[in-house]
Amino acid sequence: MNSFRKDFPIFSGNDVIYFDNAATTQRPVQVLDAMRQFNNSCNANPLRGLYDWSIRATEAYEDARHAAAQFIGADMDCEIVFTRNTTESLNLVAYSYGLSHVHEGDEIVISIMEHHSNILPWQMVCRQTGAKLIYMEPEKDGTLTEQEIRSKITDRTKIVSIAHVSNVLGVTNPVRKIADTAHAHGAVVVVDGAQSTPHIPVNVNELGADFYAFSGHKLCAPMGIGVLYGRKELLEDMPPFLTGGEMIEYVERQTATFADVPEKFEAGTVNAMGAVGLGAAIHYLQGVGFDTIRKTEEELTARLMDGLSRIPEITVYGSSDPAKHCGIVTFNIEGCHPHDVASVLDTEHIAVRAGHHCAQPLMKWLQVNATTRASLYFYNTEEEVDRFVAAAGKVRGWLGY
Ligand code: 7TS
Repeated sequence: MNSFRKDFPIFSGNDVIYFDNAATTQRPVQVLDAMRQFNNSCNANPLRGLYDWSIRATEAYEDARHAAAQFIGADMDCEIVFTRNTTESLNLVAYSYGLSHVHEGDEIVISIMEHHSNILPWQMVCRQTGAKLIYMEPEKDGTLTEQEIRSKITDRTKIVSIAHVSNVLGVTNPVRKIADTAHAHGAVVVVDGAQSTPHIPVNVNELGADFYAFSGHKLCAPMGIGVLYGRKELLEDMPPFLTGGEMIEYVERQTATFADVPEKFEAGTVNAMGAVGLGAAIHYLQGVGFDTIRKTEEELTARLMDGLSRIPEITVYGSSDPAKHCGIVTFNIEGCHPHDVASVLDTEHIAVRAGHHCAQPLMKWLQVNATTRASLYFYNTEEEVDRFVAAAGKVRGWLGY
């Protein structure tokens, strides 16, 4: 039995196989305890009060910022802006940096495998500025080649925004190569780390990321807390995204000056308990260790892909190498709609995602309307994989084929 499983209360007393970890992950007691501790000992509005509880709430909030900075190798804590999620982080960059730096005739480069959260903000910037949105396209196995990168990123490129790991194919993109090319042309690099941060060690400096976005809920923290990393000089140069309390220096009747980063980007009362949960989740994952996380996921993914490969009617998308999936296995069963597949698996207490996975341009590129996706995490087990593969082999029969 997986020794981490006992940390997750949701798994006790049922036989549910939770294979929808790319959508959101489960929370261990360590995270819940940290949030309860905050709530029961110092819940107050941080950054404002001059009394003990508020001072301790501020410390807890800033400790979480420090944990997040260390987690992704940021040089300074002030380079970490807390947001609600990856979507808000990417919108912040698009509205603030994008609208103030992109002009007519410029280009923004993304890839065809982006989540809608890393497409729509750039469509908005292009609509408002007259810039053009350019798509890099991978090989059939999901690999973005150097030739493709070099052919799409040019002197016209102002922003390159790329998923570190695809939420459908599970492939890890060559961010460093993309960043080097983008920087050589004077463009900034935004990385969508929603699917990488839960699975692989991240260092924004080694990657060459100017901005890096991720969500707490995909790495064992609560929903409603996310991170935007930005290089300090870029954040300092950007206008605020949201305005109001907490983000000001002085307010006059007609004008205002703004606080320093990161407060400039954290208008209103912050999600302090969520941040505390995120800090605890980061410490928890560091305790598990990314070597263990990767090894466990690779073994489970190999077992899963091997099992599915023995079912002739199943097509798995992306690389044939389980090590290149980050625990994400997207497939179709010939003749079966993914919604039917997911519903029939639910009757076996198996939770998977079916549909377009908020990546409709990628679905079109794959020439499918939808897929079924099993996504694993380090707390899943071989027994679950075996039960899943056995059920997947019976789906066509259950649906009357
Ligand atoms: N980027 C990627 C690569 C994602 O996978 C997701 C969420 C997001 C951005 C948005 O994250 P959020 O926390 O702001 O919602 N992906 C998924 C998924 O694959 N299934 O449900 C949510």
